[in-house]
Amino acid sequence: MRIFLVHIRDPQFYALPAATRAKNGRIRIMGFPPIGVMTLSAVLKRAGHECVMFDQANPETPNEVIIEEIRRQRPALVGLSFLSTTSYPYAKILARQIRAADAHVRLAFGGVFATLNAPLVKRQCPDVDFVCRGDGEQLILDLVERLDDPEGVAGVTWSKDGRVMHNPNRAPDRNLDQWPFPDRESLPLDFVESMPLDVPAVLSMERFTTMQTSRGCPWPCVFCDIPIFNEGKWRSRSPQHVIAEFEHLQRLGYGAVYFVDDHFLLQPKRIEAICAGLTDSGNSIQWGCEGRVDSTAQHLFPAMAKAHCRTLMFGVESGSQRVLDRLKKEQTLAEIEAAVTNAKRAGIEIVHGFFVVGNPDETVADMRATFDFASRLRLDTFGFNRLCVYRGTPLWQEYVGRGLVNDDTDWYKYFKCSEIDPTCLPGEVINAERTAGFRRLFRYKLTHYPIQTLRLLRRFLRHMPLRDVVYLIIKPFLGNQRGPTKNEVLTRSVEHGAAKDAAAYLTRVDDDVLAEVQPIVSLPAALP
Ligand code: B12
Ligand code: SF4
Repeated sequence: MRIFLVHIRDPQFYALPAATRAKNGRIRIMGFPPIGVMTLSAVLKRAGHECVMFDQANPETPNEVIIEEIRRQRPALVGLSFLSTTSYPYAKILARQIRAADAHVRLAFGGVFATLNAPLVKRQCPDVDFVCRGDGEQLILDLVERLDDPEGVAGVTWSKDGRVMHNPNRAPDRNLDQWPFPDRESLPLDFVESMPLDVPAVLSMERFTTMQTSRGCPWPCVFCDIPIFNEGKWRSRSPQHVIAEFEHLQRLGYGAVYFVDDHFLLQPKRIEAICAGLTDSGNSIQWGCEGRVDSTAQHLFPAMAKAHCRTLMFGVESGSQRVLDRLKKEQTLAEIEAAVTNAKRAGIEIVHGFFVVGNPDETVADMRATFDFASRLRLDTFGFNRLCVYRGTPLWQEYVGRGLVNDDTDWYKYFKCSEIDPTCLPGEVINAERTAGFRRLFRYKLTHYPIQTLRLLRRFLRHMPLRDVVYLIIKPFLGNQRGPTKNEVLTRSVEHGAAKDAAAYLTRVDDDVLAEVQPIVSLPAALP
């Protein structure tokens, strides 16, 4: 059977470099590869199906080309894969365009947002035949066998005689080793590794990809929907399977990998085995991962560094214990400090901290404490994002209870908490505090950690023009006199406010005018 899979993109989260092609002739995209559809493609192909993937980041396959190919190749199923609330409008637009062009092709949605809102999505998008929930590997294999009657396919929401049918959940797959490695080679794209979200820097020009070695996280952070998506469970692939994928990637010429695991640092024995396997096999791929600061695997940071772990990212969130507790982060300031120190002592080159500002019940003093804490920590890079709330998280439930959001009419919308929660500081205060906080932080880093800071800037200089690196250093002291550099724009740096506001706005546009709206601030090209 022929199946098309399309990775839907929120344009905020990728960019096209000026020199569009890599040496091998492929188009280069600055961003993460679409590992969800790559995973499903490998599964379908192994089962004997024909699968064609599209990535909305590819400038050569805009929606019109995808639709033309659907007309020409007549796939039995088109799967649209998207991650978040902010990409849902783009999924709706494409689904409606496909349906207008072809009344018969079967359409499926999948991904985290679709999973957590399936019956609502099915009602809002009657053009979509199947909303697929949770893990997609076995589900898509079962679905393609039952396109005419998905009654027995667990995890599918569909409609029958005008009624929305919500088939039972599929039990989370525990045997992740049974699936083939993602099909990374069938899309004619190469991906460029940059810092996540906030730091305006290209990390390497090595061939880059992502990998998922585990799924889920059992903690109760109020702003996160991962525990609900994964039913509170954490599941992992075996070390042998992970090592085999690294070897496969090295043979294919990849030089950098980032794990999209929610919490890589959960199980020490597994980490130890992965690191030993990578070191023993002489694998030289540089990799990065994310994890909690209370991980009991910190004695393994040296082994990770030896196995070429270059980047370690922690969800620090706040420098105020009161705010951490309010967010139910279940971590202490002392744990954060210890984890960052241990990672740097172990020789991990880039240790990153994710912070959130604009939290419920946060005061100006809390925000100042956050920036001062970030200054003192031996972090190399940091991101300070405004807290947002999505349906599916405990915070959303709280806001429904407090009458701040309406679950019936707001479920597909994206809000900065400070826009709707009176216990948050107003937006202008948050922005002013953030600018002032950044200045203090940069000054502190340059005076207290000059060698660490210069080393990092030297890495950035390998792939960024000198003037951008200089600007990166002096920008906090200039205030808002100048707009972002091209590199900053490309990496969605600091607060690419206009694009973020546009994304939020798009989730609130009335459905009937959605396709006519052009909300995205276009991102200029910059890479050499
Ligand atoms: C990597 C990642 C990113 C990358 C995106 C990379 C890319 N190429 O798209 C970056 C850093 C850019 C990013 C940005 C953002 N992200 Co993000 N991201 C993730 C993360 C950590 C992993 C996603 C991933 O790669 N998973 C691995 C693949 C294999 O899984 P998958 O895509 O889910 O696919 C599986 C199933 O869902 C299913 N499936 C998927 N599609 C389909 C289609 C069909 C037809 C079928 C049958 C099945 C199916 O099958 C697959 C295999 O099992 C998730 C957390 C998570 N665990 O999902 C958050 C997550 C998706 N992100 C989230 C958010 C909020 C964002 C941002 C809005 C952040 C912000 N405020 O700016 C942006 C928006 C990005 C966007 N919409 O494009 C939230 C979404 C919550 C929500 N309800 O909206 C999540 C869940 C994190 C969280 N803790 O809450 N993100
Ligand atoms: S620790 Fe991270 S992944 Fe786990 S619930 Fe909290 S924010 Fe989500």
